[in-house]
Amino acid sequence: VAPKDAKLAMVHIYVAFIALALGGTAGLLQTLVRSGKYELPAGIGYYQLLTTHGVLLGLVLTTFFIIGFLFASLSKTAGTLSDKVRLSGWIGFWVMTIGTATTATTILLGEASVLYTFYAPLQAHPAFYIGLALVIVGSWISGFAMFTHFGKWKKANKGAVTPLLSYMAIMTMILWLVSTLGVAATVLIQFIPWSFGWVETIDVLVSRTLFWYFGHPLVYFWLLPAYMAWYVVIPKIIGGKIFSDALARLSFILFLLFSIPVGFHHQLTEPGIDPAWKYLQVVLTFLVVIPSLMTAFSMFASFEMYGRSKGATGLFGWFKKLPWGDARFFAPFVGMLVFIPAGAGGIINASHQMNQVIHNTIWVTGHFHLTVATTVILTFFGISYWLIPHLTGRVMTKAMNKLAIVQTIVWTIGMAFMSTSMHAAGLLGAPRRSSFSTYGDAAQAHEWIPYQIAQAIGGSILFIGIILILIIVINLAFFAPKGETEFPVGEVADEAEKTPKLLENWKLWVGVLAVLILIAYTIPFIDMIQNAPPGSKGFKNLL
Ligand code: HAS
Repeated sequence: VAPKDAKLAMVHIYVAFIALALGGTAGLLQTLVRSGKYELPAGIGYYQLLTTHGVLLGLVLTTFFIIGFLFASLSKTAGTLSDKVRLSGWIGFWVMTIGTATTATTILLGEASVLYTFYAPLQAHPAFYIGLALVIVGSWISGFAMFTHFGKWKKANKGAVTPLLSYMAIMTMILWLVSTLGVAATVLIQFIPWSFGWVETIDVLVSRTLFWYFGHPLVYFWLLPAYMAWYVVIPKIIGGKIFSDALARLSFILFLLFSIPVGFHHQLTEPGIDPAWKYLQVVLTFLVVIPSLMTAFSMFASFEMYGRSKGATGLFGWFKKLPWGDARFFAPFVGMLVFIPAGAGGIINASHQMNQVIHNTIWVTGHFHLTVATTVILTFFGISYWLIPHLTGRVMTKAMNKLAIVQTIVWTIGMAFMSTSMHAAGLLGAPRRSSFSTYGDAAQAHEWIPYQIAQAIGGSILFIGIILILIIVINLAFFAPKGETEFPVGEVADEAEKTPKLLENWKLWVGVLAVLILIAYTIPFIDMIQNAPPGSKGFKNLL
């Protein structure tokens, strides 16, 4: 990555890790409060803290890290960014940063304790929504900069197959752009006018639907950069090859198609949406599981091919040949392993009947701490172990590599405590999004307390994990010895089939996506607007 592009990628990564430090501290305090053994000082509210945690980690850390990583990937595989594109990247970065600062200030002042999902009728200060809108607009500026860069590459390389990492970066950005249309609509058309008092009411169902139109693909926007590293980087790190270029591209296309028209699976208990449409979106949710199963297959294949090329025999002999001492491999690998139970939990959530058992319980919090806070984040840590030194012109020392292995283990133990007890307490009916309470000494609430204490133990161990990763990141960015670190990009296995041209037909896939979205959402939206209950005409007023 050229030095000027490296700077642009690095500033995004700095913001991401600052968000991790602050959001992680909020997380530790939350688990302590929920254990019933600790009270927040200085009049800080529980929901103020929870909003800080969710916004900083779920929205800020992820978006900044991903955009930094995508810029670096494009610069590496589709050529150095032009001055214009880089300038747009910087403008995007500053707009996002100003937006983040605005939103964070309202939360810290206690004016926006509305959680990261900011569901109506909870209302925040208008600056909270304006800040969020700026984050989205900033990300669009960066997204369009990436498209421009890619367009130039295409022109200069007519007919050539796009480098896999660039292809994946552009797919991820298309997914982000299409999905953020929903959240931008609800923020601009509904929340901002309502929070300023220009309209008296807000249509809660429409706002939640627009949020989840965005909220579900959001989780794949987090996942896809991790898959970029799994498909392209990990094979190179282990010394092997990519199992199949075509399969990797197909899985990204399937994510693009099926991750957006599935938001209703977050609204299965919600009145006002016809069950037939919920059913359709549940079916589509099960389709979006397929590309993850394809990914699991492909990863196993890459590992096995490599192991056998090193002389491994027997069914699982290849397992021993993997580079267990290399943190760049170890952290993402643990992430993959955790994704097996995490994904199984997702399938439970998506099953309409079982969703009735777990919805709005702390089981869901357990689910997303396994998916995003373990699978995705451990992969992002694994990426940082080579990307940061690559961008800063340094090398990771053996001592730091060892610390990174310890960090992965600490994180996994902390999350095992925290997430397992969240899942268990959820099955016993413990609600998510709540502070400590025995609900008038209810016997059932007493059953949850041991699990809440286990969550606090897990949260404290995770906090040690945060301190460790921050030590490593600061070392890699500022103190590690100068030198050259490789940006690992894998090659496709010789025996893999040729990549079909059809997978490069962007117009076709975006067109199919548009049709699927229209099928899944048009009639439900018309229903919602026509049958809006009295008192929720905010949206109609504006139409
Ligand atoms: Fe989810 C709620 C369904 C995946 C994140 N999810 C959430 C929320 C978040 C979230 C943040 O249908 C809460 C939102 C809120 O605040 O309310 N989720 C799914 C399904 C999947 C899924 C079907 N979720 C994710 C991912 C996330 C994420 C990924 C973040 C990154 N989720 C739901 C539903 C809800 C939900 C409902 C709403 C619940 C409610 O009622 O509120 C699927 O995509 C999962 C598919 C994954 C697999 C696993 C494949 C395994 C792989 C690893 C292979 C391992 C290897 C190593 C190679 C089927 C790829 C092996 C080596 C060895 C040696 C063994």
